[in-house]
Amino acid sequence: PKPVLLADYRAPEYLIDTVNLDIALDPTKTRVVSKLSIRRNPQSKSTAKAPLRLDGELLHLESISLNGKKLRRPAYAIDDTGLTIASPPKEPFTLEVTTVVNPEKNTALQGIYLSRGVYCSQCEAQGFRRITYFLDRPDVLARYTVRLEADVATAPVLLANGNPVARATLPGRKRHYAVWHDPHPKPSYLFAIVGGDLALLDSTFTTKSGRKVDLGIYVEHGKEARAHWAMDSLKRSMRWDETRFGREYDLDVFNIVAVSDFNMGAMENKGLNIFNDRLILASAETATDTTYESIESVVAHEYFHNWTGNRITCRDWFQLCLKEGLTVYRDQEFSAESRSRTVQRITDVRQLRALQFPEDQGPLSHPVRPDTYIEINNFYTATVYEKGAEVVRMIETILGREKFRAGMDLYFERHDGQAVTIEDFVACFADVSDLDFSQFMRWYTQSGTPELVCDLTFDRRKKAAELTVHQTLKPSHGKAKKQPQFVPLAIALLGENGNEMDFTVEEGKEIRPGVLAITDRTTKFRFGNVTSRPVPSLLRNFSAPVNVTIALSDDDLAFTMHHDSDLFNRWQASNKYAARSILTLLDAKRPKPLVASKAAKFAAALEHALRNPDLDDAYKAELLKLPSVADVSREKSVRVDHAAIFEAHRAFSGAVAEKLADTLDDVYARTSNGRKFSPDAKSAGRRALRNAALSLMTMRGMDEDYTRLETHYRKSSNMTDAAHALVLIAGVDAPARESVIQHFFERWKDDHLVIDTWFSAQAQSPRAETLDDVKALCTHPLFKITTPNKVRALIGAFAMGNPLQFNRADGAGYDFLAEKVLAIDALNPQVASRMLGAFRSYRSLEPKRKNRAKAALKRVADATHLSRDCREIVSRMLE
Ligand code: BAL
Ligand code: ZN
Repeated sequence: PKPVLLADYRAPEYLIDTVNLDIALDPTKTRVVSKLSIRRNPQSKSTAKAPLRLDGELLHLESISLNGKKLRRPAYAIDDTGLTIASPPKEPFTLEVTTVVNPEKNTALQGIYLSRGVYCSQCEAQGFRRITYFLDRPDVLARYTVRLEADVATAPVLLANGNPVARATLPGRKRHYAVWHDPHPKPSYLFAIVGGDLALLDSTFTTKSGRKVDLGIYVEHGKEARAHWAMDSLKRSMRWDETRFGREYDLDVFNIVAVSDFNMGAMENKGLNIFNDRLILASAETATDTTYESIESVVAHEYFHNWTGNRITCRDWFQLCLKEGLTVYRDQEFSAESRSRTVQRITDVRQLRALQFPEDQGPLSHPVRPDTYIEINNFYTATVYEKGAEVVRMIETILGREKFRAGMDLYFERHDGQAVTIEDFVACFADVSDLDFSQFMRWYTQSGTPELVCDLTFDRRKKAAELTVHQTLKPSHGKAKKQPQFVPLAIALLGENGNEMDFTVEEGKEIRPGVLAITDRTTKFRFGNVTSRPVPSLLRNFSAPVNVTIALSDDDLAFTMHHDSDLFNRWQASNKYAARSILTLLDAKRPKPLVASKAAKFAAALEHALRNPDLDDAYKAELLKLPSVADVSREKSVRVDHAAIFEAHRAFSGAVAEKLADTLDDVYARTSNGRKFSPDAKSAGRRALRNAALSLMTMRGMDEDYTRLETHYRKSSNMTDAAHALVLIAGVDAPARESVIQHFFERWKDDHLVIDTWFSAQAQSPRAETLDDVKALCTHPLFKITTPNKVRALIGAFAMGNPLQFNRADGAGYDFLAEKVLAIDALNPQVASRMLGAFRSYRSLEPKRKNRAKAALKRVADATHLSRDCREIVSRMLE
């Protein structure tokens, strides 16, 4: 297939003003009658007679008429990707098209499909063309009226976008219908319908201007009680968007539907969000604190899209970060204000480093705004989302909170109802600040993680320090030479007593107090009033998505862990200290004494923080979570041997646990349960700390540790504790391993969500038997290859959450994944191509593993029937 290029963007030749859809739901023959009012786009540059080309895939066309007159070939033509009308009228006209689709056979889960008996739809990015012929592109905004018809018995609930207009039962009382109208013009990717037998949790919300909104969350019968947290999160999100961004909701109803088969986490369809049920349903017994947090942030994210995505949408799919990066930034801010800002920042940065940095360092690297794609579904990436959010955050860092808000206000005012570009977005911030954002735009157009190599010198006599920052950007596919980016580098200098020094900037540019402007390949700064040797605190609060290196001793890192007033950087120092200690063990001639000395020093620094009464439990838990094997592997970045890293990691963590035994015992005892479960941040923080202590203690691998682990599981009164213990016990050869795994299965085998935890726990185990276990679990009656959550829980958890066993030296992990990708690809290309992403860092592996991974990728590439999704990913990897 030919790549689509940003440079080729042209405004549409035609516009569609109104869409009337009549959809008669049926499991195998859903009939869609679509009436479109179409006109030439006055803005279109082309003057020649333009044929009308509508997108359409996998549709059975029954009839087509124009202005009420039936069309016959050759007045129209259809092919695999659409319908063409060679000579449409010059004046506005109405096109009526009837098509039939088969929801039951729709395993790709794009368009209309059935999920456990519920009809639902997914249109982003290009699923609407699997429902009817259309100008399926985000810059065509239309008003929709939808009539949905279905069997009363199987689909008593009928939902679509917008507000409800009418509903009635048809003669014979077997079928009924509902009519919905959405007054807001929207692109087709935001279209949605649902029909099914669902239970409702309802509530209301009154907006700041007094508009009463009916809220509904539809879930499987019997699960209503598990939707309260999502409802609570929704109301808090609605209020937050009013206070923080002045954005009010704009329809009479807001509905959320939870379905079990969903390619993504959730979808922001106007007024009718459809969610993966994993991100709606929660109770103390069934959901972990992490799930509660995810529900809160994804409910918020989808709700926030109402303004950033729906009211103002993307001109084309290259601008995806316009809505995604901005909306992730907004949901991160919401979570930060709902919980601990520092812990939220740590969580977000962990996620960025774990998912986006490897993407940027490997063959899948692409700019936040890509300029070419073959399959747009492959670009719902950590780069577009998470790095996109960091870019928005940098704008806030550069402008400050108030100016940033002014820029956002201008954006909403100027572009409401439009489909726009990143340039339009950034122009709003330039206009409110009079700053020049032209260099900043490189964040959107250049891929790769900038490396800042820093050097700080101190002149005691002159009471001055000099900071030199060298910026490099590695070449990546298609871009050999990159231009230096504009980096806001937040900085402090810590004095002998640990306090921030009150230094002056005598050379170099400060954007705001404490934030330096890095603009060139080499940028120099001179600081005055530096009264003692400073310990630099760089990239505070992770002020830019870059890697910073500077020569700091272990003592400097310990000092930063004790004193930095930026708590993010204290955590950062601790993380760096642990990761680099593990890395030194890899090359050590006499590892044993080195382990002991490194672990003793690090443990002392950690203990100091753990005993600090001013730090809260959630933050201490982050300190206790040592960098994972995957984290350390990323630091190594070349000739990675996961087995060697795993061994060094285990030796170091075990030794740290040994040194901290008494402290960890104290922490574990102090945080013991017994209180009634509450999902609030403080209670979750206490559980996180207790479980982090348990993890570290287990690293010693002594009998008593395994006994404690089993007791933790058996006595757990909530899923957070139970799942944590299950994952740990599945990873070790503890005597109780089998019986705990069996117990969990018996307890939860009837709950399709909780059982995913059971699959994942086994798939992530570092034991040598894991691949065989995973292969066996693929034939388990509860595993279903057509359900994305199951694929992610088992195959995804193995390939992306088990660096040791996926990267087995014999290459069997790679072979397994390649085989599964091919099987999944025949059913659901989007999910298959996601799974292929597990190979994204294969080039940094040591040569033997690298060759085996490459051979597995070649087998995928050689398959005769490969989707466009997988073809694009595998080709980029093998380039
Ligand atoms: N728009 C796809 C799902 C999401 O990012 O909200
Ligand atoms: Zn989104």
